[in-house]
Amino acid sequence: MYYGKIQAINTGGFNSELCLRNGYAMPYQDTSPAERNARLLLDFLSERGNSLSPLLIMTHDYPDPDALAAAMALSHLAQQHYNISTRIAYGGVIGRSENKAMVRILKIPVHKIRPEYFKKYRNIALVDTQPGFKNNRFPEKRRASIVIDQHTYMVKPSAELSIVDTECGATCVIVARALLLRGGAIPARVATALVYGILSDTLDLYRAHRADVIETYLSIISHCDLKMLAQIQNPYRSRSFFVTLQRALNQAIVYRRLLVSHLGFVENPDLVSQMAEFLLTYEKVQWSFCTGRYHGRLYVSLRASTANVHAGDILRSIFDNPRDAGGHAAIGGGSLKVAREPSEELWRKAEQMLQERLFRKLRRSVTVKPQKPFQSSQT
Ligand SMILES: [Mn+2]
Repeated sequence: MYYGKIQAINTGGFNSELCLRNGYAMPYQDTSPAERNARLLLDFLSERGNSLSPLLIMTHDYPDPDALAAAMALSHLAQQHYNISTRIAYGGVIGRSENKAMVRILKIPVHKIRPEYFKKYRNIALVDTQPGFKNNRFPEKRRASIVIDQHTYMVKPSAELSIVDTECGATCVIVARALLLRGGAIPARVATALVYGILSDTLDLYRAHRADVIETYLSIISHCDLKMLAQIQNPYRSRSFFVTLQRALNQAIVYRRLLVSHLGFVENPDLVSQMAEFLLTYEKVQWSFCTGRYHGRLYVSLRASTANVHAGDILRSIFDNPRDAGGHAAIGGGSLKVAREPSEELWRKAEQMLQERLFRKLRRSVTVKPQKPFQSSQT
């Protein structure tokens, strides 16, 4: 079976030999990356057991379905099988209608992070993000107990156990596999979260390249509640969504297969990535780039439909501080602080600066005749 190339599995200070000691049936080397990572996680949880309790499970800010699913599944695994009490916490807000529906329908016990959590919880797990990433509230001086992620890093994450698999499609695949390997009942709510997390991070498996990722998905879907899944995938949307959509279409300018849309002020930063994703489906473009203003920061999303690109790296390269952005192959996201209360001029400057740097990076000349494809006044 072909499992593809695995770019980075970092086992931190934890010894993978334990897998063998703990008597798993298959030799360590013969298993898939998902299986190996699942074993690492289970071994760590059983070694540390109750000493990890209470465990704070943190997602990145403005958590997406993958982060929520990974957190929920890790919380279930730790509580049910290792007697570790947990709390799931996130920064920012849960913005997308689908994500709100996911939390509500699956009753995911999430909490907005509070400073006192960092005193109360000696052990912290990060999922779908890493210490040092700018997209989470993890204190700089702390050492994490667990890091589970799929994003490429510039500095190796420091943690007792760190599992970074950049080819796993979705971070929650790693936790899903651990639940399957551990055995026992998987509650429908948890399985549904995992299925939705995998589907949304891999664009309905379009970006799931490894056989073990598909296998994990197929195993977990048999535990899932399809009706709840459908409800999450077809949520009601607020008025602000449609207002933003209208603005995104009006502002859209196409420069030879690159679509740019500056959304101005947005109600939540998730709208920026959502618009970038939707605009990318326009048949005449291969790239979409959106920005949105929110609480003194400019949020940016870059999406690509072409193969063999690294949108995350491209976005990093146009930021003054590369740590302000990140992502993976076809997805890049980030934000930069403009000012506490920026003037219109400052906002525009920031938008233009990023756009120009992106043009240079993608070799788009400003002299290309821009098109405004969706403006009704043009017809
Ligand atoms: Mn993810």
